[in-house]
Amino acid sequence: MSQPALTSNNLDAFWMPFTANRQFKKNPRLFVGAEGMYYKTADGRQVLDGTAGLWCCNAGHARPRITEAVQRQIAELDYAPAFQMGHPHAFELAARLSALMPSPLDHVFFTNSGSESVETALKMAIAYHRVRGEGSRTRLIGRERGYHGVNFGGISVGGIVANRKMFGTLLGGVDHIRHTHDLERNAFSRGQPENGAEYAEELIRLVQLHDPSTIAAVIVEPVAGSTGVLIPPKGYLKRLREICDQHGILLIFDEVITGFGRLGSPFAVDHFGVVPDLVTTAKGITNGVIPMGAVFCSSDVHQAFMTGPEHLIEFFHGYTYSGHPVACAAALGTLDTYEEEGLLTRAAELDDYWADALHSLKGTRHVIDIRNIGLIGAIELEPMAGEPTKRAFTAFLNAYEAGVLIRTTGDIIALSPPLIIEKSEIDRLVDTLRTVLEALD
Ligand code: PXG
Repeated sequence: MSQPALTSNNLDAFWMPFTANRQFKKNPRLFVGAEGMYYKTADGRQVLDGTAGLWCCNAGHARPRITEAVQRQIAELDYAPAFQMGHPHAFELAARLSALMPSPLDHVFFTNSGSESVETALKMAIAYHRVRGEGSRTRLIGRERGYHGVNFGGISVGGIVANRKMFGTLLGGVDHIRHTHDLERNAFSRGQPENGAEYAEELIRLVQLHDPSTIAAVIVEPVAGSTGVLIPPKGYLKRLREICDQHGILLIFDEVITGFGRLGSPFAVDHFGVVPDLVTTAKGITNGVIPMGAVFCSSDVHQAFMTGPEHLIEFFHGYTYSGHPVACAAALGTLDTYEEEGLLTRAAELDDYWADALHSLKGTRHVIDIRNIGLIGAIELEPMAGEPTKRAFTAFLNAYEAGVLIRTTGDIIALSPPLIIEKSEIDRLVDTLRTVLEALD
Protein backbone atom coordinates (compact mmCIF):
# COMPACT_ATOMS: atom_id res chain seq x y z
CA MET A 1 0.00 0.00 0.00
CA SER A 2 1.35 3.46 -0.81
CA GLN A 3 1.94 5.81 2.09
CA PRO A 4 -0.48 8.74 2.26
CA ALA A 5 1.26 12.11 2.25
CA LEU A 6 0.81 13.75 5.63
CA THR A 7 0.36 17.44 6.02
CA SER A 8 -0.30 19.25 9.29
CA ASN A 9 -3.87 19.66 8.02
CA ASN A 10 -4.73 16.01 7.84
CA LEU A 11 -3.25 15.22 11.23
CA ASP A 12 -5.92 17.41 12.75
CA ALA A 13 -9.06 15.29 12.62
CA PHE A 14 -7.81 12.34 14.65
CA TRP A 15 -8.16 13.09 18.38
CA MET A 16 -5.54 10.69 19.68
CA PRO A 17 -6.10 8.62 22.83
CA PHE A 18 -3.90 9.18 25.89
CA THR A 19 -1.63 11.43 23.83
CA ALA A 20 -0.30 14.97 24.10
CA ASN A 21 -2.06 15.78 20.82
CA ARG A 22 -0.56 19.22 20.18
CA GLN A 23 2.96 18.09 20.98
CA PHE A 24 2.57 15.00 18.80
CA LYS A 25 1.20 16.84 15.77
CA LYS A 26 4.08 19.30 15.75
CA ASN A 27 6.51 16.46 15.28
CA PRO A 28 4.60 13.23 14.63
CA ARG A 29 6.02 9.80 15.34
CA LEU A 30 4.50 7.45 12.78
CA PHE A 31 5.04 3.76 12.30
CA VAL A 32 4.38 2.38 8.84
CA GLY A 33 5.58 -1.20 9.22
CA ALA A 34 6.64 -3.81 11.76
CA GLU A 35 8.42 -7.15 11.72
CA GLY A 36 9.81 -9.28 14.51
CA MET A 37 11.30 -7.01 17.18
CA TYR A 38 11.28 -3.86 15.04
CA TYR A 39 8.99 -1.09 13.93
CA LYS A 40 9.68 0.87 10.76
CA THR A 41 9.06 4.61 10.93
CA ALA A 42 7.63 6.87 8.23
CA ASP A 43 11.12 8.32 7.77
CA GLY A 44 12.53 4.84 7.12
CA ARG A 45 14.20 4.07 10.47
CA GLN A 46 14.10 0.78 12.40
CA VAL A 47 12.95 1.15 16.01
CA LEU A 48 13.49 -1.66 18.53
CA ASP A 49 10.17 -2.44 20.21
CA GLY A 50 10.84 -2.26 23.94
CA THR A 51 7.13 -2.33 24.81
CA ALA A 52 5.49 -5.03 22.63
CA GLY A 53 3.34 -2.28 21.15
CA LEU A 54 1.28 -1.48 24.24
CA TRP A 55 2.08 -4.70 26.15
CA CYS A 56 0.25 -6.73 23.51
CA CYS A 57 2.52 -8.02 20.71
CA ASN A 58 4.03 -10.76 22.85
CA ALA A 59 5.21 -12.83 19.87
CA GLY A 60 6.61 -9.81 18.06
CA HIS A 61 5.30 -8.44 14.80
CA ALA A 62 4.08 -9.82 11.46
CA ARG A 63 3.94 -13.43 12.62
CA PRO A 64 2.96 -15.62 9.64
CA ARG A 65 0.69 -18.05 11.51
CA ILE A 66 -1.47 -15.21 12.74
CA THR A 67 -1.51 -13.31 9.45
CA GLU A 68 -2.51 -16.42 7.52
CA ALA A 69 -5.20 -17.41 10.02
CA VAL A 70 -6.78 -13.95 9.83
CA GLN A 71 -6.65 -13.81 6.04
CA ARG A 72 -8.20 -17.24 5.73
CA GLN A 73 -10.95 -16.47 8.23
CA ILE A 74 -12.06 -13.24 6.59
CA ALA A 75 -12.50 -15.06 3.31
CA GLU A 76 -14.31 -18.03 4.91
CA LEU A 77 -16.65 -16.51 7.52
CA ASP A 78 -16.36 -12.79 8.12
CA TYR A 79 -18.97 -12.52 10.86
CA ALA A 80 -21.47 -14.67 12.69
CA PRO A 81 -24.07 -13.28 15.11
CA ALA A 82 -22.76 -13.54 18.63
CA PHE A 83 -26.14 -13.93 20.36
CA GLN A 84 -28.16 -17.15 20.04
CA MET A 85 -25.77 -18.28 17.24
CA GLY A 86 -22.19 -19.46 17.13
CA HIS A 87 -19.28 -20.59 15.00
CA PRO A 88 -16.80 -23.39 15.67
CA HIS A 89 -13.67 -21.29 16.27
CA ALA A 90 -15.14 -19.52 19.30
CA PHE A 91 -15.74 -22.88 20.99
CA GLU A 92 -12.35 -24.21 19.95
CA LEU A 93 -10.63 -21.11 21.27
CA ALA A 94 -12.51 -21.13 24.58
CA ALA A 95 -11.56 -24.79 25.08
CA ARG A 96 -7.90 -24.12 24.30
CA LEU A 97 -7.79 -21.09 26.56
CA SER A 98 -9.39 -22.89 29.47
CA ALA A 99 -6.88 -25.73 29.03
CA LEU A 100 -4.09 -23.16 29.45
CA MET A 101 -5.54 -21.75 32.66
CA PRO A 102 -5.41 -23.76 35.90
CA SER A 103 -8.63 -25.32 37.05
CA PRO A 104 -11.22 -24.40 38.17
CA LEU A 105 -11.02 -21.36 35.85
CA ASP A 106 -12.56 -23.26 33.00
CA HIS A 107 -15.14 -21.03 31.38
CA VAL A 108 -14.43 -18.14 29.03
CA PHE A 109 -16.52 -15.08 28.10
CA PHE A 110 -15.29 -13.11 25.08
CA THR A 111 -14.98 -9.32 24.88
CA ASN A 112 -13.11 -6.90 22.61
CA SER A 113 -10.66 -5.18 24.95
CA GLY A 114 -9.25 -5.12 28.44
CA SER A 115 -11.72 -2.43 29.45
CA GLU A 116 -14.63 -4.60 28.36
CA SER A 117 -13.17 -7.60 30.13
CA VAL A 118 -13.10 -5.60 33.34
CA GLU A 119 -16.71 -4.42 33.00
CA THR A 120 -17.74 -7.99 32.24
CA ALA A 121 -15.96 -9.39 35.29
CA LEU A 122 -17.41 -6.76 37.63
CA LYS A 123 -20.93 -7.41 36.34
CA MET A 124 -20.41 -11.17 36.58
CA ALA A 125 -19.29 -10.82 40.18
CA ILE A 126 -22.27 -8.74 41.26
CA ALA A 127 -24.73 -10.93 39.35
CA TYR A 128 -23.14 -14.10 40.74
CA HIS A 129 -24.00 -13.12 44.29
CA ARG A 130 -27.49 -12.13 43.25
CA VAL A 131 -28.31 -15.38 41.48
CA ARG A 132 -27.19 -17.20 44.61
CA GLY A 133 -29.53 -15.13 46.78
CA GLU A 134 -26.93 -12.74 48.17
CA GLY A 135 -28.09 -9.63 46.31
CA SER A 136 -26.76 -7.35 49.07
CA ARG A 137 -23.21 -8.04 47.88
CA THR A 138 -22.80 -5.20 45.41
CA ARG A 139 -19.74 -3.34 46.66
CA LEU A 140 -16.51 -3.50 44.66
CA ILE A 141 -13.04 -3.04 46.10
CA GLY A 142 -10.15 -1.86 43.94
CA ARG A 143 -6.73 -0.52 44.75
CA GLU A 144 -4.96 2.82 44.64
CA ARG A 145 -2.90 3.17 41.45
CA GLY A 146 -4.81 0.28 39.85
CA TYR A 147 -5.54 0.47 36.13
CA HIS A 148 -8.54 -1.43 34.87
CA GLY A 149 -9.22 0.29 31.58
CA VAL A 150 -11.22 3.39 30.90
CA ASN A 151 -14.90 2.50 31.16
CA PHE A 152 -16.92 3.64 34.14
CA GLY A 153 -16.60 0.46 36.17
CA GLY A 154 -12.89 0.25 35.44
CA ILE A 155 -12.07 3.83 36.39
CA SER A 156 -14.22 3.49 39.50
CA VAL A 157 -12.33 0.49 40.85
CA GLY A 158 -9.11 1.87 39.36
CA GLY A 159 -6.94 4.20 41.33
CA ILE A 160 -5.24 6.50 38.85
CA VAL A 161 -6.23 10.02 39.79
CA ALA A 162 -5.91 11.59 36.32
CA ASN A 163 -8.14 8.91 34.83
CA ARG A 164 -10.87 9.55 37.41
CA LYS A 165 -10.99 13.17 38.42
CA MET A 166 -12.56 14.55 35.22
CA PHE A 167 -15.47 12.15 35.11
CA GLY A 168 -17.88 12.94 37.88
CA THR A 169 -18.99 10.67 40.65
CA LEU A 170 -18.17 7.37 38.96
CA LEU A 171 -19.78 4.14 40.15
CA GLY A 172 -21.19 4.20 43.69
CA GLY A 173 -20.31 1.63 46.32
CA VAL A 174 -16.62 1.34 45.49
CA ASP A 175 -13.72 1.46 47.92
CA HIS A 176 -9.96 1.01 47.58
CA ILE A 177 -7.13 -0.62 49.45
CA ARG A 178 -3.76 1.08 49.33
CA HIS A 179 -1.16 0.38 46.70
CA THR A 180 1.94 -1.62 47.53
CA HIS A 181 4.63 0.74 46.24
CA ASP A 182 7.19 1.28 48.96
CA LEU A 183 10.40 2.80 47.67
CA GLU A 184 11.76 3.41 51.12
CA ARG A 185 11.85 -0.28 51.98
CA ASN A 186 11.96 -1.95 48.58
CA ALA A 187 14.00 0.18 46.16
CA PHE A 188 16.15 -1.82 43.71
CA SER A 189 14.44 -5.14 44.48
CA ARG A 190 15.04 -7.94 42.00
CA GLY A 191 11.75 -9.74 41.43
CA GLN A 192 9.18 -9.63 44.21
CA PRO A 193 9.99 -7.21 47.01
CA GLU A 194 10.50 -8.60 50.51
CA ASN A 195 8.43 -6.02 52.35
CA GLY A 196 4.75 -5.22 52.25
CA ALA A 197 2.66 -8.42 52.50
CA GLU A 198 0.93 -6.61 55.35
CA TYR A 199 -0.65 -4.15 52.91
CA ALA A 200 -3.16 -6.94 52.23
CA GLU A 201 -4.46 -6.51 55.79
CA GLU A 202 -6.07 -3.25 54.63
CA LEU A 203 -8.72 -5.40 53.08
CA ILE A 204 -9.73 -6.56 56.55
CA ARG A 205 -10.23 -2.95 57.57
CA LEU A 206 -12.59 -2.39 54.62
CA VAL A 207 -14.40 -5.66 55.29
CA GLN A 208 -14.99 -4.51 58.86
CA LEU A 209 -16.07 -1.05 57.75
CA HIS A 210 -18.57 -2.18 55.11
CA ASP A 211 -19.45 -5.65 56.42
CA PRO A 212 -18.70 -8.64 54.21
CA SER A 213 -22.38 -9.04 53.34
CA THR A 214 -22.12 -5.90 51.16
CA ILE A 215 -18.95 -6.80 49.26
CA ALA A 216 -19.08 -8.59 45.90
CA ALA A 217 -15.47 -8.62 44.74
CA VAL A 218 -11.93 -7.36 45.03
CA ILE A 219 -10.08 -6.57 41.81
CA VAL A 220 -6.30 -6.16 41.51
CA GLU A 221 -3.65 -6.44 38.86
CA PRO A 222 -1.26 -9.17 40.05
CA VAL A 223 1.50 -6.87 38.76
CA ALA A 224 0.26 -3.31 38.26
CA GLY A 225 1.49 -2.17 34.85
CA SER A 226 0.16 1.17 33.67
CA THR A 227 0.81 2.92 36.93
CA GLY A 228 4.52 2.22 36.58
CA VAL A 229 5.08 -1.46 37.31
CA LEU A 230 4.27 -2.24 40.94
CA ILE A 231 5.32 -5.77 41.78
CA PRO A 232 3.43 -7.53 44.57
CA PRO A 233 5.43 -8.07 47.76
CA LYS A 234 6.07 -11.69 48.66
CA GLY A 235 2.98 -13.23 50.27
CA TYR A 236 0.69 -10.31 49.43
CA LEU A 237 -1.54 -11.94 46.80
CA LYS A 238 -1.88 -15.13 48.80
CA ARG A 239 -3.07 -13.10 51.78
CA LEU A 240 -5.67 -11.28 49.66
CA ARG A 241 -6.97 -14.67 48.57
CA GLU A 242 -7.24 -15.87 52.17
CA ILE A 243 -9.15 -12.80 53.28
CA CYS A 244 -11.55 -13.06 50.32
CA ASP A 245 -12.14 -16.73 51.13
CA GLN A 246 -12.84 -15.99 54.77
CA HIS A 247 -15.55 -13.51 53.82
CA GLY A 248 -17.19 -14.98 50.72
CA ILE A 249 -15.74 -12.27 48.46
CA LEU A 250 -14.77 -13.02 44.86
CA LEU A 251 -11.21 -12.24 43.85
CA ILE A 252 -10.60 -10.89 40.35
CA PHE A 253 -7.12 -10.78 38.83
CA ASP A 254 -6.79 -8.31 36.00
CA GLU A 255 -4.26 -10.09 33.78
CA VAL A 256 -4.60 -7.84 30.76
CA ILE A 257 -0.83 -7.30 30.77
CA THR A 258 0.40 -10.26 32.82
CA GLY A 259 -1.50 -12.84 30.73
CA PHE A 260 0.09 -14.80 27.90
CA GLY A 261 3.63 -15.27 29.05
CA ARG A 262 4.69 -11.88 30.32
CA LEU A 263 5.87 -13.29 33.67
CA GLY A 264 7.42 -16.47 32.29
CA SER A 265 4.32 -18.60 32.79
CA PRO A 266 1.10 -18.56 30.80
CA PHE A 267 -0.63 -16.42 33.45
CA ALA A 268 0.24 -14.65 36.69
CA VAL A 269 -2.10 -17.16 38.31
CA ASP A 270 0.57 -19.81 37.62
CA HIS A 271 3.49 -17.58 38.51
CA PHE A 272 2.20 -16.62 41.95
CA GLY A 273 0.32 -19.87 42.64
CA VAL A 274 -2.79 -17.94 43.68
CA VAL A 275 -6.05 -18.80 41.95
CA PRO A 276 -8.73 -16.09 41.80
CA ASP A 277 -12.39 -16.59 40.86
CA LEU A 278 -12.25 -14.44 37.73
CA VAL A 279 -9.41 -13.43 35.44
CA THR A 280 -9.61 -10.62 32.90
CA THR A 281 -7.41 -10.76 29.79
CA ALA A 282 -6.97 -9.04 26.40
CA LYS A 283 -3.89 -7.78 24.52
CA GLY A 284 -1.64 -10.84 24.12
CA ILE A 285 -4.64 -13.08 23.45
CA THR A 286 -4.37 -12.11 19.76
CA ASN A 287 -0.82 -10.76 19.88
CA GLY A 288 -2.46 -7.34 19.47
CA VAL A 289 -3.40 -8.13 15.89
CA ILE A 290 -7.20 -7.98 16.23
CA PRO A 291 -8.97 -6.46 19.25
CA MET A 292 -10.13 -9.15 21.66
CA GLY A 293 -10.48 -9.85 25.36
CA ALA A 294 -11.57 -12.79 27.46
CA VAL A 295 -12.82 -13.24 31.01
CA PHE A 296 -12.11 -16.58 32.66
CA CYS A 297 -14.39 -17.64 35.45
CA SER A 298 -14.44 -20.54 37.85
CA SER A 299 -16.82 -23.42 37.33
CA ASP A 300 -18.53 -22.36 40.56
CA VAL A 301 -19.28 -18.88 39.20
CA HIS A 302 -20.42 -20.29 35.86
CA GLN A 303 -22.57 -22.98 37.46
CA ALA A 304 -24.38 -20.47 39.64
CA PHE A 305 -25.92 -18.94 36.51
CA MET A 306 -26.94 -22.24 34.90
CA THR A 307 -30.29 -22.56 36.61
CA GLY A 308 -33.90 -21.86 35.66
CA PRO A 309 -35.74 -22.72 32.45
CA GLU A 310 -33.34 -23.70 29.69
CA HIS A 311 -34.80 -21.39 27.05
CA LEU A 312 -33.97 -18.30 29.10
CA ILE A 313 -30.80 -16.24 28.75
CA GLU A 314 -28.65 -16.81 31.85
CA PHE A 315 -26.51 -13.64 31.78
CA PHE A 316 -27.80 -10.43 30.21
CA HIS A 317 -24.48 -9.26 28.91
CA GLY A 318 -22.40 -9.52 25.74
CA TYR A 319 -21.08 -7.59 22.75
CA THR A 320 -21.89 -7.66 19.03
CA TYR A 321 -18.30 -8.75 18.55
CA SER A 322 -17.94 -11.22 21.44
CA GLY A 323 -15.99 -14.13 19.94
CA HIS A 324 -15.70 -12.44 16.53
CA PRO A 325 -14.59 -15.07 13.99
CA VAL A 326 -11.60 -13.04 12.79
CA ALA A 327 -10.48 -12.32 16.35
CA CYS A 328 -10.85 -16.01 17.20
CA ALA A 329 -8.73 -16.94 14.18
CA ALA A 330 -6.08 -14.42 15.25
CA ALA A 331 -6.13 -15.85 18.79
CA LEU A 332 -5.81 -19.44 17.56
CA GLY A 333 -2.88 -18.44 15.33
CA THR A 334 -1.38 -16.64 18.30
CA LEU A 335 -1.70 -19.65 20.61
CA ASP A 336 -0.09 -21.83 17.92
CA THR A 337 2.81 -19.39 17.69
CA TYR A 338 3.23 -19.21 21.46
CA GLU A 339 3.19 -22.99 21.72
CA GLU A 340 5.48 -23.73 18.78
CA GLU A 341 8.10 -21.29 20.02
CA GLY A 342 7.74 -21.88 23.75
CA LEU A 343 6.98 -18.20 24.26
CA LEU A 344 4.71 -18.59 27.27
CA THR A 345 7.69 -19.66 29.36
CA ARG A 346 10.49 -17.85 27.54
CA ALA A 347 10.50 -14.91 29.95
CA ALA A 348 11.52 -17.32 32.72
CA GLU A 349 14.58 -18.39 30.70
CA LEU A 350 15.60 -14.78 30.19
CA ASP A 351 14.83 -13.72 33.74
CA ASP A 352 18.41 -13.52 35.09
CA TYR A 353 19.81 -11.91 31.97
CA TRP A 354 17.01 -9.35 31.91
CA ALA A 355 17.36 -8.57 35.62
CA ASP A 356 21.17 -8.21 35.38
CA ALA A 357 20.89 -5.92 32.37
CA LEU A 358 18.27 -3.68 33.95
CA HIS A 359 19.93 -3.47 37.34
CA SER A 360 23.21 -2.52 35.64
CA LEU A 361 21.55 0.89 35.25
CA LYS A 362 21.76 1.43 39.01
CA GLY A 363 23.88 4.53 39.55
CA THR A 364 22.92 6.04 36.17
CA ARG A 365 21.86 9.70 36.45
CA HIS A 366 18.36 10.37 37.86
CA VAL A 367 17.59 6.69 38.60
CA ILE A 368 15.94 6.23 42.02
CA ASP A 369 14.62 2.69 41.55
CA ILE A 370 14.82 -0.28 39.21
CA ARG A 371 12.39 -3.19 39.43
CA ASN A 372 11.77 -6.28 37.34
CA ILE A 373 9.64 -9.37 37.07
CA GLY A 374 9.31 -11.72 34.09
CA LEU A 375 9.95 -9.66 30.98
CA ILE A 376 8.82 -6.45 32.66
CA GLY A 377 11.12 -3.74 33.86
CA ALA A 378 10.72 -0.30 35.35
CA ILE A 379 13.19 2.49 35.91
CA GLU A 380 11.93 5.21 38.18
CA LEU A 381 13.48 8.65 37.76
CA GLU A 382 13.79 11.52 40.17
CA PRO A 383 11.20 14.03 38.85
CA MET A 384 12.44 17.43 37.67
CA ALA A 385 11.73 20.06 40.32
CA GLY A 386 8.32 21.60 39.59
CA GLU A 387 7.88 19.65 36.34
CA PRO A 388 6.77 16.11 37.08
CA THR A 389 6.69 13.69 34.11
CA LYS A 390 8.89 15.92 31.93
CA ARG A 391 12.15 14.06 32.52
CA ALA A 392 10.72 10.65 31.62
CA PHE A 393 8.82 12.03 28.64
CA THR A 394 12.04 13.58 27.33
CA ALA A 395 13.74 10.20 27.80
CA PHE A 396 10.95 8.63 25.74
CA LEU A 397 11.43 11.16 22.91
CA ASN A 398 15.20 10.81 22.94
CA ALA A 399 15.09 7.01 23.05
CA TYR A 400 12.77 7.06 20.05
CA GLU A 401 15.25 9.25 18.18
CA ALA A 402 17.95 6.76 19.18
CA GLY A 403 15.91 3.87 17.72
CA VAL A 404 14.29 2.35 20.82
CA LEU A 405 10.62 2.41 21.82
CA ILE A 406 9.92 2.68 25.56
CA ARG A 407 6.80 3.70 27.57
CA THR A 408 6.64 6.20 30.33
CA THR A 409 4.07 6.92 32.97
CA GLY A 410 4.73 9.77 35.34
CA ASP A 411 8.49 9.68 35.85
CA ILE A 412 8.69 5.93 35.43
CA ILE A 413 10.02 4.17 32.33
CA ALA A 414 8.26 0.86 31.72
CA LEU A 415 9.73 -1.88 29.54
CA SER A 416 7.88 -4.94 28.27
CA PRO A 417 9.50 -6.17 25.07
CA PRO A 418 8.09 -8.94 22.90
CA LEU A 419 8.90 -12.35 24.37
CA ILE A 420 11.01 -13.19 21.31
CA ILE A 421 13.68 -10.67 22.33
CA GLU A 422 17.30 -11.87 22.01
CA LYS A 423 20.02 -11.14 24.56
CA SER A 424 21.80 -8.83 22.14
CA GLU A 425 18.59 -6.79 21.84
CA ILE A 426 18.26 -6.60 25.62
CA ASP A 427 21.81 -5.18 25.64
CA ARG A 428 20.92 -2.66 23.00
CA LEU A 429 17.77 -1.57 24.83
CA VAL A 430 19.61 -1.06 28.09
CA ASP A 431 22.69 0.57 26.53
CA THR A 432 20.51 3.06 24.66
CA LEU A 433 18.66 3.88 27.86
CA ARG A 434 21.92 4.41 29.70
CA THR A 435 23.11 6.89 27.07
CA VAL A 436 19.74 8.65 27.01
CA LEU A 437 19.56 8.96 30.80
CA GLU A 438 23.14 10.20 31.19
CA ALA A 439 22.41 12.97 28.66
CA LEU A 440 19.19 14.19 30.35
CA ASP A 441 18.91 17.40 32.37
N1 PXG B 1 -6.55 -3.73 32.63
C1 PXG B 1 -5.23 -3.61 32.67
C2 PXG B 1 -4.47 -4.22 33.79
C3 PXG B 1 -4.54 -2.93 31.65
O1 PXG B 1 -3.21 -2.82 31.71
C4 PXG B 1 -6.70 -2.52 30.60
C5 PXG B 1 -7.29 -3.22 31.63
C6 PXG B 1 -7.54 -1.96 29.52
O2 PXG B 1 -7.35 -2.61 28.31
P1 PXG B 1 -7.82 -1.91 26.94
O3 PXG B 1 -7.67 -3.01 25.96
O4 PXG B 1 -9.24 -1.50 27.11
O5 PXG B 1 -6.89 -0.73 26.71
C7 PXG B 1 -5.31 -2.39 30.59
C8 PXG B 1 -4.66 -1.63 29.47
C9 PXG B 1 0.68 1.33 29.34
C10 PXG B 1 -0.65 0.95 28.79
O6 PXG B 1 1.50 1.83 28.62
C11 PXG B 1 -1.37 -0.02 29.43
C12 PXG B 1 -2.64 -0.35 28.96
C13 PXG B 1 -3.16 0.26 27.83
C14 PXG B 1 -2.39 1.21 27.17
C15 PXG B 1 -1.13 1.56 27.65
O7 PXG B 1 0.95 1.05 30.50
N2 PXG B 1 -3.32 -1.29 29.69
